Amino acid sequence: MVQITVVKTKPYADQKPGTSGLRKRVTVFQQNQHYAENFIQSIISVIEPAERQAATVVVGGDGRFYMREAIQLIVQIAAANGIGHLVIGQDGIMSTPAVSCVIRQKKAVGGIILTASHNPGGPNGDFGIKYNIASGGPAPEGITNQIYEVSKVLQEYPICLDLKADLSTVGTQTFQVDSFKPFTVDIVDSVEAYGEMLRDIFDFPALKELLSGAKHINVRLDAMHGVVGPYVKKIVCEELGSPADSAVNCVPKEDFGGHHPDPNLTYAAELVNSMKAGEYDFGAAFDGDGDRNMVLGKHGFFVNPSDSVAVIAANFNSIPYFRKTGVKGLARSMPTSAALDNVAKALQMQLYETPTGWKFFGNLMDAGKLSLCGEESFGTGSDHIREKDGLWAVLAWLSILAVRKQSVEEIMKDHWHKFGRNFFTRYDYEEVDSDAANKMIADLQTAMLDPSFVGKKFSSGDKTYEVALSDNFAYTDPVDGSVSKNQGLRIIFSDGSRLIFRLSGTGSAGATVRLYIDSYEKDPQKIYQDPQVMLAPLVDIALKISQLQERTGRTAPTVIT
Ligand code: G16
Repeated sequence: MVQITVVKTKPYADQKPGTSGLRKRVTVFQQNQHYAENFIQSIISVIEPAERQAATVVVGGDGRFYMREAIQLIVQIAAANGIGHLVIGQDGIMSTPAVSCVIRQKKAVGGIILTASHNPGGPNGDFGIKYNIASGGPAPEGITNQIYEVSKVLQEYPICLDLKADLSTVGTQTFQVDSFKPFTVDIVDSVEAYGEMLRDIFDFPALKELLSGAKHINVRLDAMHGVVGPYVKKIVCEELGSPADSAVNCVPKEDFGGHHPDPNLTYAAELVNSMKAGEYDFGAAFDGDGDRNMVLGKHGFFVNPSDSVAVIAANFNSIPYFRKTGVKGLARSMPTSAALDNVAKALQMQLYETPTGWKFFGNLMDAGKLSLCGEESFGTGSDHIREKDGLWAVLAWLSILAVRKQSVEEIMKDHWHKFGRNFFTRYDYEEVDSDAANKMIADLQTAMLDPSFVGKKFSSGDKTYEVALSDNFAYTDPVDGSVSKNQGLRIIFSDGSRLIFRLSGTGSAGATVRLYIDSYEKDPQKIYQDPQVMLAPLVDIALKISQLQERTGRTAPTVIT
């Protein structure tokens, strides 16, 4: 019989979940007494006490430093709260999309994901805890607000200090906890259920032919020492026959090998360089928890994530799942370029524009209004689960290559010819002084919301743009009517070009200022230009309007996408 101890604690004021869970430095979790325990208790508190004994909760993480300790705390606190059943990935490992899949498959009440996504790991890196609900998706704001409210007043939590689960062996462990029904912990193979799901979505024999048949293409997949490595090895190499050396950095590491596990042109430079010589026809990288992806063509031809979802939408017939279910609607986050809108218009599909954060897609999917969506932040996915899904996106692209028998570059250029091109760039200014960033945004908002701002003209070089609309984006959920305000400052010019300013909700230190620029071009003579050249006048205007450089002291962004 395992005893329950009630531990006295004091609330923390800084446990408000951000865009996707609570993300802080590992040292914050380690050095502040009961910090992780408090947040875990706050999450469990939102599960109705009457439901707990019959409840299943899925637990998994991206393998980063401190994950194992956090999982043991979840086991001990869940048991003491009367949760009946936990399903945990072997060794604690489970990608974010796989957790979403398993929550749905097991009809769990939710899941707890231990990840700080693409943020660096290790003792000096970041850690994160995130709650997903029964649909498999990230908890919506109504629930994250409840978690935050509990965290602000928490005085004590129950815990089974003597309970320890063996995370390494697949199978069921049962514990008798005080007066509760037996508490069971199932350790499951992390890849199995997810692999099974993908087999139902894609044409595996066709993908096998593409990757290992007589006329196979050469691919290079970089797991960046994140959680997706075992999934890529098992599904793409072992099952679809891609050579073992086509997948690299596949062993999850606590510190991601000292790198940023972020699939973009800056942090996935190793993949970009390895593609340059032209040895590989297709390349992809994933982030720490396996929900983000970056797609490259031969010689490192870059597919912008905003374009990626548009191409998948335009070619949805290449994917058996969509042939079966049809495409009920499309969606993108507000800062994502409007490339998807052009496809939606041409195919006469409904297009939804949501705030940043995958959680906003969930209601639309649950209501049968949305099948395929994406974000500029390297997230692409569909209603097969309720998270973005890196490996799914890669198999979607490979399915298109298999059907069209063209290169990534040919497919992309053909798309621009047909739909026009949305030039897009994002400038990130990381770890900026928070006060300076907040003040810059506040002052910009004041200037932008002044009625005289609309109609103003801004010039750079020989280009002049006239403001048609400026606001702080607000979203009313079409399903439950909930309103999310202050989701990003937008300036929309009369030609449709957009400047967007936001503070990131996923950083762990200081503020990250994001500047997004989107501009549409349909002149076939201009669609192949370098986005940085095409967008230079708009960048210049954005920096002038916001006085970003003067206000933050930053003369250049940390990352340009
Ligand atoms: C999370 C969310 C995404 C969001 C991204 C960036 O991704 O799930 O929906 O687009 O953060 O958010 P922000 O601009 O606020 O930093 P991930 O991969 O970090 O979980």
